[in-house]
Amino acid sequence: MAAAQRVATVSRKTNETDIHITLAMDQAGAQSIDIDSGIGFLDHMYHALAKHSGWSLSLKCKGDLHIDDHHTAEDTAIALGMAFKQALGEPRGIKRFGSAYCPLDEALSRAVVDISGRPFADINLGLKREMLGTLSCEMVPHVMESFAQAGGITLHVDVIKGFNDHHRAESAFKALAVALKNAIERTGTNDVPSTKGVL
Ligand SMILES: [Mn+2]
Repeated sequence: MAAAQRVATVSRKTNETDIHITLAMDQAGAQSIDIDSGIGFLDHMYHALAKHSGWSLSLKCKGDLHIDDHHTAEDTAIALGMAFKQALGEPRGIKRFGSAYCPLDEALSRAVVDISGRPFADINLGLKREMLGTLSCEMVPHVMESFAQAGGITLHVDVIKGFNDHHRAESAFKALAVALKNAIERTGTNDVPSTKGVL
């Protein structure tokens, strides 16, 4: 029997943002990625995340960018975390742990993921600039924290080296993507990967 498709659709609307996401895992080789958050650099990061996770991802957000980038960046990350959790369903028959190093030229990042059901994030990107395009650098780690919180995962991301902040941020998202791809990989069993028997 073929394994069930791991797909989720999430709509999340507040007075600050209106978001629609469709996420399909296990799409490597047949990916469709269509991102429009209204923030160019954030789109670039979500595109890298989807691409290297092997996801198809449609993410549309109409946010209050006349105020600033905060609500849009935070809320899209929350909605994406919700979609991730929903698509994964009960965490059976997956590797659970994933880790990766990804370079981008001179920058090098490490991401370590546990599909634990216990939201936690420790994100150290060491970005120096105020902005990357129209995205505040302070929002880059916050996007990862918000994703981990909503997705119910434990996440550690560290940029180990790198001079260029665009490279530092992008290598961090690529490492996160590959770590997630590893963690959600199917083992071919129906086992819950926990000594507690539940995640
Ligand atoms: Mn780039």
